[in-house]
Amino acid sequence: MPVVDAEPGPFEFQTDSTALLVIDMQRDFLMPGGFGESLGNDVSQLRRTIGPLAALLAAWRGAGLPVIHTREGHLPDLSDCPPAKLTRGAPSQRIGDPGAFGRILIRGEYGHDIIDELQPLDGEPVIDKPGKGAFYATNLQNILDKYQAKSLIVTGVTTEVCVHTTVREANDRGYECLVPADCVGSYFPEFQQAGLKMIAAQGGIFGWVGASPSLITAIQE
Ligand code: TIU
Repeated sequence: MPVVDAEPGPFEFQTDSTALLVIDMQRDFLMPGGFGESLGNDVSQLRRTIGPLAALLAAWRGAGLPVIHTREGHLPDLSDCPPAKLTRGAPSQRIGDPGAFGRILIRGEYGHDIIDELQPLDGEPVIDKPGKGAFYATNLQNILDKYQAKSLIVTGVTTEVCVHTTVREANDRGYECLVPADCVGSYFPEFQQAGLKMIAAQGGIFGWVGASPSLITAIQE
C-alpha cells in the first residue's frame, strides 16, 4: 500500500480507491492582470503551485489514476449566485462584471477556465461549482461513488477558502484527505501556514498534510 510522509502521521491509501482533486486553478485567480490580482492580491503566492502540481498530475496520470478538476463560477444570468455573494465584492469588481479576461467568474469566459499549464485531458471530469466547497450543488459525490473512492488528494487554490471548504466537506462524508502543501496556495502566507496547520492539528482533525515528492514516489514504487 502506498504510504506518504505526512502530518500528523503517515498517510496510507489504495491506488484503486483514490482520486486527485484539482481545485479552481483558474485564470481569474492565478493570472497576472486578472481578477485576483486586481483585488490587490499577490498571485505569485498561488503561481508557485503550478510546477509541483504539473509534476504531480503527470505522475498521477502516468499511473492511470483518476483526476477531477473544479472551477468556481456562475451562469451568465447569475441565477445560481446568492445575492449575498454577489454584493460582497468591491463595486465594479463583482462576479459578472467585465474583467481583463472576460466577465469575472462566469462560465464560458476565458478567465473562468483553467490555466493553460494544467488543462484537463479529455475524459477528466470538470466540475463547475457555485460555492467554495466542491460538494455543494455539484455531482462530485456521484463521480466519487463511480470511482469507489475512499481517499482524496486535494490540491489547488486557495488553501484557506476552496481547498479548506472542500476538505471539510469531504472529511464529513468519510473520505480520508491528503493535502500536499506545495500543491495548494493562498494569497496570504499566514493563511497558508495556519490553514495547513488546522487540517493536521488534533491528530488530523480534517486530514493529513504532506508534500508532492513523497506522494509521487509512493505511487511509482
Ligand atoms: N477558489 C477559491 O478559493 N475562491 C476564492 O474566492 N478564494 C479566495 O481566496 N478569495
